[in-house]
Amino acid sequence: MDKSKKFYVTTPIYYATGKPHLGHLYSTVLADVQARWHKIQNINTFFLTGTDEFGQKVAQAAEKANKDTKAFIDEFIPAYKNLWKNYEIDYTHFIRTTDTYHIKAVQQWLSDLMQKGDIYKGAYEGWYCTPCETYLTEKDFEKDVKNPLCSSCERATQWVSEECYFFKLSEYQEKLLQFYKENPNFITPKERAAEVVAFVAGGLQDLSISRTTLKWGVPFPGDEKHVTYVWADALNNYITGIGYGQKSKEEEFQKWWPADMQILGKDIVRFHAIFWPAFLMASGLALPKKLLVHGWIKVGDQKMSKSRNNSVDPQGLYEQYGADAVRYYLMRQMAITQDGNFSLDDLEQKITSDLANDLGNLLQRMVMLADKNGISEISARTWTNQEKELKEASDEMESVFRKEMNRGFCHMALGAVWKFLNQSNAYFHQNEPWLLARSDRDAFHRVLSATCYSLRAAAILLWPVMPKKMEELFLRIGYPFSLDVNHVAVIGATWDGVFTLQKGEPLFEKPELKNQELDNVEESTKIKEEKYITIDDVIKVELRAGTIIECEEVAESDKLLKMLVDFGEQGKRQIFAGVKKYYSPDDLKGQQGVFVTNLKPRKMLGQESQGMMLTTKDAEGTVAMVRPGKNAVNGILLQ
Ligand code: ME8
Repeated sequence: MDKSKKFYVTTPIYYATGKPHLGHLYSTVLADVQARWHKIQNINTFFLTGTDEFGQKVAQAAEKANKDTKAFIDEFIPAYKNLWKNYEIDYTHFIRTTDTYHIKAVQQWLSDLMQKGDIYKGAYEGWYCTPCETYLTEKDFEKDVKNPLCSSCERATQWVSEECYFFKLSEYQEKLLQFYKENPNFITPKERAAEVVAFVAGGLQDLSISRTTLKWGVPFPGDEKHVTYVWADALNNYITGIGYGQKSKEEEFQKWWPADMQILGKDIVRFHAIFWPAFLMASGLALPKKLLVHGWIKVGDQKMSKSRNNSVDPQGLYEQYGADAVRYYLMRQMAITQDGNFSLDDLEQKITSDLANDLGNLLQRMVMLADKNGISEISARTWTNQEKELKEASDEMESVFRKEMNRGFCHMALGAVWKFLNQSNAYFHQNEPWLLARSDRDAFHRVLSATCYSLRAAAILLWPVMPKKMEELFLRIGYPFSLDVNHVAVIGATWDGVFTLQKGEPLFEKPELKNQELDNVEESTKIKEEKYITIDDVIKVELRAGTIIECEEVAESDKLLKMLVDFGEQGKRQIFAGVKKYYSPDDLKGQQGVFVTNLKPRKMLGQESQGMMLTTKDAEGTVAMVRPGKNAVNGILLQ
């Protein structure tokens, strides 16, 4: 372990008002990838994540559910922890803001700042946004508006008038501006930095940091009528989670603070780039080295969120596609600088093209070819210019990857790996090793060997993103992997090792086409003169008439509609069909169609499809449902 270096990374702590959705997973995978990127270089790493459990938003959600607040929150913690486990999120510590050590440390922090004069008592009157847990400032709305909407989430605000404690934020305006100037990469990407600087330059008001109308919060030290404003409590998790405020953990805290990278979505950039540094300045603590601010995952044109009820369940994706494929998709598809749309079609396409074809196939073809020719051990050969070029490309990949990962641009780093994988595939195919196996054994060995080096280099860099799959790849080429060496340094070393190959299943499974229902129908309706089937084949297929009694869009898919179909005495079934482009749910409700009812049920987005709707496709590609004859009884068998 390189003791001279350390890396401390954090995620936002998520409101414990529901199960985690794909947006939460995205931030958390970003942090996990960063942590692993440092671990694989043998750098000592601390990764903090957790839940935000105080404040009006949480209290209101519990009240709505008619539950005791703490009991309500406790129910969601396993959902977070299990999901993180499934997705190989290897955090060091999971903080809950209701943990006693955190509450005590926040109270100590408040007392210290009161003593220093950075916190004072006053009165607050103004608009408050509960979903964002934030007070509107004068700049946030037009003066003559009666009940302004929140400038961030555009939802209604409430008028609040109460005695409260203030933090002297206004005193930090110049210091903050100076800090941003001296540390131009503090807020990454730059677009986000510009917004923050403009906001601070426009003037800062003191910040109300306590509430009297709310009970669910950290009690204010010395004045228990007040509870702490949730952001003043929550932001401090980044220091209390590594020992701040605990005597026995002072050394630990000194070791890890300041954070090297704090990951967050653009919705909470002001809190992290303005309040948080000001709080730290007031406490005399160093500021984090980098805030990595990412965009939103959207469904259609809207931000995915619990309150909009459009969130994608990451557990379903995990069950259907596996953790590594989803991790890869999120890291590759979402550019850190932009919002990105989530679509199942894209996800499936990326798994097929990037993972199964470019990466998995190269490994599979190489190993199978070696096996077919009785080779399991491959040692280094004398390289020709071609291999030397490939090695140079590998070094180039490593250097671009390093630069991009260190600034937090994971999608660009992955782009560099795929550029190299394309070069490696081209090298393999151009050399036609299947011919060399017969004509030139030495050259055959050389191509296999260079391909092993290429795969190893790519897999080392991909391990932070797809740890399980890459460990499988290491096994298949016989590369010993453990976290006590700097593997990234191995990439640039001379190519002089021995690889031991092992046969196995393809590394990535190609997802069945989501539109399998349609495709199956297309296939079966194509007249294939050369392939007749017998009557036995025909009667195997159970076709029944059924009425669609419920139908809704599947938000995460461009193609699927989810239907509930009534088959009379045969019961009701949930069936997915890829007809979203051609029908709205209302078009289909009440319609009678023809369905295959003995097709093996299959999972779609974690839910079962229990049949298949028959459709036709005309010359223009327009799809239409097949209908049974007039007045068919639901459930009747078509023969
Ligand atoms: O704001 N796309 O918690 P939160 C991408 N407790 N990321 C998303 C997302 C989306 N559609 N939706 C959520 C809070 N996120 C506070 C934070 S920190 C001291 C306190 C991610 O549950 C993103 O990181 O609303 C965003 O900043 C965070 O979840 C907000 O989670």
